[in-house]
Amino acid sequence: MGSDQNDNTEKYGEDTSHMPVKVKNVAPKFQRGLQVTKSPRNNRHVTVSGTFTDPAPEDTHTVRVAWGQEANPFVYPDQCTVNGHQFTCQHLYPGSSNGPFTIKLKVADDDGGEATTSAQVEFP
Ligand SMILES: [Ca+2]
Repeated sequence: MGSDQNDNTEKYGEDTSHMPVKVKNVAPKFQRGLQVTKSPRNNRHVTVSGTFTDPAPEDTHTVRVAWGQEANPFVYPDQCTVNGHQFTCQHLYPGSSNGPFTIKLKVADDDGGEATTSAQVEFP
């Protein structure tokens, strides 16, 4: 017979305005108590460590750092080591300037949430 089986309209679900709404992501947040330490062997070798919070246990995170020497203040060139909700970043400042340098940190989760914080270091 002549019934037309090809008259399908769009598949169900392609109209995103009617899809179930994903639970809103909460951005990660730095906690107080950022630690900036200088190596006893070479005090221009700096370690920054701290923790952040994120209520979503399934989120994964990256932490990036700018050490205050960058020509472009919006670039965070280095990636920190992240272990759970803890991070550690290390840097050796060249001997040309004593600062103070503003260290800037940015944590981002895999859903696009992010937060920033900063600390200062100098070599008197
Ligand atoms: Ca999150």
